[in-house]
Amino acid sequence: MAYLSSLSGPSDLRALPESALGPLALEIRERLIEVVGTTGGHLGPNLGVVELTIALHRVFESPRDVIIWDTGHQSYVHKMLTGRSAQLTTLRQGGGLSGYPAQVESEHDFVENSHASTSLSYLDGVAKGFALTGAADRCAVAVVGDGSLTGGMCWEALNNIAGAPDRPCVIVLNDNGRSYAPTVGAVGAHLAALRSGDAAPIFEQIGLAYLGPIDGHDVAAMEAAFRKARDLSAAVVVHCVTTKGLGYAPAENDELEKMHAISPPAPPSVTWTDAFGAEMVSIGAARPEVVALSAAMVGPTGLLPFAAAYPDRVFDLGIAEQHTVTSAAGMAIAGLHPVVCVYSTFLNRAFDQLLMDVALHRLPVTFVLDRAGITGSDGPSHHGMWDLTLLGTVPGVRVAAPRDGTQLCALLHEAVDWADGPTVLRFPKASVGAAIPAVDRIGDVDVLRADASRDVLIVATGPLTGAALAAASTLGTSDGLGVTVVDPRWILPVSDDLVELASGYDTVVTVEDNGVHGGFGSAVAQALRSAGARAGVHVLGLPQRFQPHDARAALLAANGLDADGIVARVRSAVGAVAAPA
Ligand SMILES: Cc1ncc(C[n+]2csc(CCOP(=O)(O)OP(=O)(O)O)c2C)c(N)n1
Repeated sequence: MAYLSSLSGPSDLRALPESALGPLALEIRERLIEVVGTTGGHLGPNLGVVELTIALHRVFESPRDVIIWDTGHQSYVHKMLTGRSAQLTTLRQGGGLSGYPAQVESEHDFVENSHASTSLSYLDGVAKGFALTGAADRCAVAVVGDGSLTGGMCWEALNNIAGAPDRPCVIVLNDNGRSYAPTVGAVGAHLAALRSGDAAPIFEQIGLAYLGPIDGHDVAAMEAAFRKARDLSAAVVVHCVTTKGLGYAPAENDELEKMHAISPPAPPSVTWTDAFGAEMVSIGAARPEVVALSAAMVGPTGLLPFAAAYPDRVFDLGIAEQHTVTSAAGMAIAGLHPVVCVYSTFLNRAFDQLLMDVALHRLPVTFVLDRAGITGSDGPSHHGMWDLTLLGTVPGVRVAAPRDGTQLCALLHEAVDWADGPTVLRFPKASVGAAIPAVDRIGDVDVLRADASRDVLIVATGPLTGAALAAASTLGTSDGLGVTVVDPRWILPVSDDLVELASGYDTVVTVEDNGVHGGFGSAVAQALRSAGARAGVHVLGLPQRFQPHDARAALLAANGLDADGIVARVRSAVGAVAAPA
């Protein structure tokens, strides 16, 4: 790693002779493969941008020039070239380097959102800002993938950027032909036609300058193109053609996803995603009207078995959550029952579409929110800690949080049976765990543990019921408290059965891994107040702060959402003195 370890920042890179760049690229790839193989992360995308990132940092002078990475999952090489190579081993670990650009890490990181397709809007704003403040010596540059270019925000931004083509900015299009999967639709087809020289660039037709297609693994060619783009002093697209996973055979040979995102080595287990994916196949067999939709995440949301069984009934709409949700509404109007599979955090994108285009029309669309709650190593933007707050404001939506695999299947069936408006299921990125049987059911509410003495009622949601039961057991044996634990299954709107049950308690504790503001517990508290119940409701959830990247278990514990944390909160709620160990 002689070259790599000699670089403390981009100026060192600019000082290297051209002959050093090939060996440097090899060193970077070697380190990526070694480190990301252990930490997990976005291996394929970063292997594909090694030369592109070298060329960018040799031509543009960050941080004077502002380089914006769309999504940011492909910024590991940028991190290595901006002084963070030694820390790469801490990638995505608690306290270590983020898997996305992060302002706290470096003055070279401007944008850290990790939600796709925003870069051209940032670019438009930065370019306007430079123009208005007279910063003519500074360049605004965005790197956007062909997958991210399927997102509507990119086209809203291009409408403005190409509408003022004399305002300088550089769009580096990193075209590897893929999102996770091959890029869908007309954007993918047009870029393929440009690669083979069979089309006139749409970018030119709408007013942008266009350079390319350029071999995105030829540093000298890209440096020349970037210089030309910079010197044009106009809005310009540089079309670089790269190979995702280049230089690592297992990634290049991975036909499904080119090792887009890999997990650290771990013992095999059945995840919530797997369990959902398997049940969708049987639902598909029984119900021909059920179709599945995904915004460029067919594999990651567990839909591959459904896609294999019913290829005509699965739709990848591109990185286009807003469009996906309203398109699902259209399918429901046409008599289908769409199941929209999306990560919880990306549902934020399509809130208005869910509210107005689905719920207002009482359309039968089921939303399956993977990665709900604490997600782990992807960090602040990926934790699914907002969905219950948003969903709680949507009239007529029913939300379920299965506690185990059996409930996941049961609730999914109940969801696709529901014809009067949207339904939502939420589950985390985790192993599905052992079944948690009910001892009783009151209406829709499962009773998981019933104590005759009514000191405390714990209302747990989803997989946190396991921790709630462990806490109840400790509180029973160590503190002599009578603790009943229930799982409402359908958690929003708060059911009358739950309100009636909770009315018999002075102390009600709710447990959820959503933000505490406006989530499940807050809805329970409001429902009990409206019913004139005497109970004090103690809401256990995530504080309304962006959560860092770390393992799910570590973050749940840090936020008091493990068994010990629940015990401590219940003790303080009932004013009990902890029994000696
Ligand atoms: C709004 C949103 N939806 C979905 C994702 C998940 N996601 C992360 S990267 C990615 C594919 C990006 O493809 P592309 O921009 O071509 O970059 P590449 O990985 O191919 O370099 C997707 C769908 C996301 N980050 N943001």
